[in-house]
This record gives sequence, structure tokens and C-alpha cells, in this order.
Amino acid sequence: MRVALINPRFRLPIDTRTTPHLGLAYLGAVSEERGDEVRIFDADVEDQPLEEFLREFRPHIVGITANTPQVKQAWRTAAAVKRVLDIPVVLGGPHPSVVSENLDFESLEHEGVDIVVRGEGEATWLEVCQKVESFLRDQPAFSTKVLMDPGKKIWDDVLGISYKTSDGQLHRNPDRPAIEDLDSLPWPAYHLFKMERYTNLQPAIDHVEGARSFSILTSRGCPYRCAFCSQSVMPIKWRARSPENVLEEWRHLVRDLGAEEIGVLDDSANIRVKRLMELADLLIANRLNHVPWIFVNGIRANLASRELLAKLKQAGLKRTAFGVESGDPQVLTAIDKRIDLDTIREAFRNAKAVGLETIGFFIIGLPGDTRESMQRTIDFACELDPLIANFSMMTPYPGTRVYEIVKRHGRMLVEDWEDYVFFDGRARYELGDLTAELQEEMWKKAYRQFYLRPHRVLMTVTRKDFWLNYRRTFRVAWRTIFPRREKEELRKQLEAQGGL
Ligand code: B12
Repeated sequence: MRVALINPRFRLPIDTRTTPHLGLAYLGAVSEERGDEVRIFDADVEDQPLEEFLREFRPHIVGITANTPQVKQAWRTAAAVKRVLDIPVVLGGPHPSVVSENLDFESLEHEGVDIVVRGEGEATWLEVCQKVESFLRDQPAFSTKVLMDPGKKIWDDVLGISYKTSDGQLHRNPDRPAIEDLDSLPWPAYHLFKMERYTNLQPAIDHVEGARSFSILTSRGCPYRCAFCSQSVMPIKWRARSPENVLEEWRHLVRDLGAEEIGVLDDSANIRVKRLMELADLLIANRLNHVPWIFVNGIRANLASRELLAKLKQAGLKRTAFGVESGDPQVLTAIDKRIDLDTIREAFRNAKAVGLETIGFFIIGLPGDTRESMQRTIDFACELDPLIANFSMMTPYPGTRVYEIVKRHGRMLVEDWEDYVFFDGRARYELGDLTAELQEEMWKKAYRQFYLRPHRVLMTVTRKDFWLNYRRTFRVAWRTIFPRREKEELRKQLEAQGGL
């Protein structure tokens, strides 16, 4: 069967960093394992018009991914597919997986979307493809109308999907259990991407823009439930690959694909410290520690002992992020972060002591925040003094506890899913005394106070990677200062290209 997977175009207004979509890379891999001919159309880097791609490849099924700011583009893409071909269109990803807000149904109500795959997708996607394939075998004159005919009951028993029958009725099947044995999954199919068109995940310090950069997932899920975090895809159950299994993929990335930088994308990689120690030992023993790698998404500060970090450093870890979120103990408790300030201090001390570079993620405008508590966050960032401090505007994603709080007691300021991005310094909601004006003022203050300290200015301009990447640095700074103008330009660009 011919299978097309699409990442709808969504360039962020302030950061045009593009990396291959790991979710689609996994889906592509399981499809190939099934014997399908797979193509991935990543609209962020593609220059061929979508319609032309579809006419040329003539897929039997299309899968489209969607996070929240991407979802409207995903709907437009679904409609465009249907204009060219009568084939089933499946949507998946973090946005349509939010059942508590009926966002699976929201997508199905859009023309062109037949099925929504909720949550972790590999097993469900395989089953959907099998159903379509056997239907194709029986019905050479394919019609989606017949495939989705309620009388045929094709989809009744597929776990983890919501779907629309051809009489317009919407259905939601029970969830699919989490994939228990992550070692059974194939490696992400990077060969399906035009790798040369992507930027590196993070400029890995001494690298020039464009280093061959790959991502890896060594575990899935997170046992914590922070109030702000969008966790619609991966179940609460934390599962890990065995160190040996990760090693094999790591070796493949370095030896076969020539990785110059690896980004570990796990939500919480260090939940089981022993496993990470074992992985580090394997990377060292197999001489794979010369390629720098980064914990992109943050590790738990309460499980970041000096011993662990020293071992990881020896295994090639160059930089690690920590989700600090707030410098105010009460706010930390309110968002259920389950950590205290001293533990965070200790983690940063440990990381720096063993020579790791650090990233601190901070959030401005958490529920319960006041001018004073946000100032404490900024001061705490300065005290921790990571290499990179990232201040996000609290953006309440549907399905999160903050979203519930704001819906009940506050006022949402964004209505358009496309505006659910959080680096452009605009407040997304108001709650009591936490006004938009105050959040925006404190966000600007955060960047100014942190980066304009004399030793930071000196440090920035004396770093090699600053000069190697200075074009990008200025571009990002410009976009941060003028997000609206940038966004308008991107909209125009998009319209000029037919919107897709
Ligand atoms: C790496 C990452 C990024 C990277 C790269 C993204 C990329 N190209 O993949 C960068 C830094 C660019 C990024 C940017 C953003 N990100 Co991000 N990111 C992640 C992170 C940490 C890992 C993503 C990943 O690879 N997951 C592993 C793969 C295997 O999972 P997956 O992609 O979700 O795919 C699985 C399922 O979703 C499903 N599936 C997905 N698509 C489809 C399609 C079909 C047809 C089917 C059947 C199934 C299916 O099956 C897949 C396999 O199991 C996640 C956190 C997380 N735990 O996922 C956040 C996350 C996805 N990001 C998030 C957000 C908010 C953003 C930004 C909007 C942030 C911002 N700047 O404002 C931007 C949007 C960028 C864009 N262009 O759309 C949110 C999304 C929440 C939401 N409701 O949409 C997440 C969940 C973080 C969080 N917990 O809040 N991100």
C-alpha cells in the first residue's frame, strides 16, 4: 500500500528551527515494516506543492500530524487531500488526542478528516492501515464513503480511534493501552526525510548552523502531572527502552547516519537512574561518547545527582535542560511540580561542577503568580545562571489543569489555535490580578534582567558559537522584539503559496 504522512506547514513566528518530526518518523518506520511504500511530506521544508505530490505519489491513505498551533493547517491539508483523491485521511498528534475537550470530534467535524488516532500512534496506525488494505483487496473500486459506511462496522473494534461514519455520526472507541515493550519498535525512519533541509535541534555549541542532528527517545511518558504541561499523547505510565536497545540505535545514528549532534527528547529521561548509568557505560565502552548530545526537554532536578551527571558527561552529554518553571515555592506547589528550590539549586550546582552546560526553562504568568512571585522567578534564574534561560509565557493548552482553571475562573485571550505558541511575549490569559499587561511587562523584564547583566553580555560575545551563529541569534532577537510583524509576513508568504 502507498502511505503518505504529512507534517502540515507551521513556521513559528520567532524561531524557524525545523527538525524531522519524530512521531512521523516512527509511523513511517512501522508502515515500512509492514511492507508499505512510504513518503513523508514535511510542508515546513518541502518546495513541491502538496497537490502535485499527491497526484504523483497517489497514496492509498494519508496520515497528518497536528499539535495545537498546527491543527488548523492540518484541517486545510485534509480538505486539500480530498480535493485531489478519494482516500481515507487520518489525523493524530497532541491536539486531536485531547478527549476531555472533545478535540477528536472537533477535528472530525472538519471536512476531509475521517479518523482521529488518539495518543501514542504506532499500534493504532498499523491496525488502521491493515483495515484499509484488506478493504482495498475486497473492493477494487475504492470509495471512502463505503469504507466509512456505518453498516460495514469496519472500525468498531479498533482501539484508540475516533471516527466519522458516512452518515455524519461521530464515534469514539476506547483508548488503546500504552505500548509496553518499547524495544519492539523499529528505529525512526530518517531516510524518509530530506535531512539536508533541516537545521540542528540546538546549535550544539561549537557547531555551525546545520550540523547533522538527530533526535532519539529513550523513554516515553512522565509519571508527574504538572498543571501546565500538555500530556495528551503519552500515557502517565513511564516506560523505558533497555540500554542495549538504545545503544544500537545510537550506534546507527553515529556510524550509519553520521550524526554530529543528538538530542534526547524524553519527557523525563532520568526517572530510573540505574538505567541511565548503564546507558552511559555502554556509550563509553562502545566509543560513542565523542558525539555531543543534549537533554533537550529537561530532566528531573530531584534525580540529578553529581555522580549521575558526571557519568553522563563522560558519555558525551554536553548540555542539559531543567524545567525550573518558577522561583516561588508556593507557585511551584500550586502547579504540582513536586520539587523545591534547594533541590533545583543542587541540580544546577552538580551540572556545572561536572562541566555541563545548562538550560533553565522558566514560565512567566503561572496561575497564582504575582508581580513579586514573577520577580522571584527572574531572580532565581539569575542566581542559577544557566547558559540559556528560556522564559515562556504561560500558554494554557487544552486538556491541562491550567486550562481548566482559566476556563472556570479567568479569561482566555487567545481564541485561535494558531496562536497557541509561547515564545512571543504575548499574554494568553488573565486570572484575577494577573493581568496581561503585568505578564508582558515581567516577560520583557525577565529577558532584559537576565541577559543584560554585564557578565552575561561579555560571556555571550566571547563565545565561539555566538559568532558562528550570529545571523540566527540576531534573527531570533528581531523576531522576539517584533513577533506580530514577523507573523504577518509569514501569513502573507503562506497565502502566496496557496495556503499549504
Ligand atoms: C521535540 C519537541 C519539539 C521540537 C520539534 C518538534 C518536531 N518537529 O517534532 C520543537 C522544539 C521544534 C518543538 C516546537 C514546538 N512544540 Co514541541 N515538543 C517536542 C517534544 C519534547 C517531543 C516531541 C516528540 O518527538 N515526541 C515523540 C513522538 C514519538 O511523539 P509524537 O510526535 O507526539 O507522535 C506520536 C503521537 O502523537 C502520534 N501521532 C502524531 N502524529 C500522528 C499522525 C498520525 C496520522 C497518527 C496516526 C498518529 C500520530 O503517534 C506518534 C507515535 O507514537 C514534545 C513533548 C512530547 N512528549 O511529545 C513537545 C510538544 C509536542 N510540543 C509542544 C508545543 C506546545 C510546541 C510549540 C507550540 C512550542 C512553542 N514554541 O510555542 C512548538 C510548535 C512547533 C511546530 N512547528 O509545530 C507541546 C504540544 C501540545 C499541544 N497540545 O499541541 C508538547 C506536547 C510539549 C508539552 N508537553 O506541552 N517541539
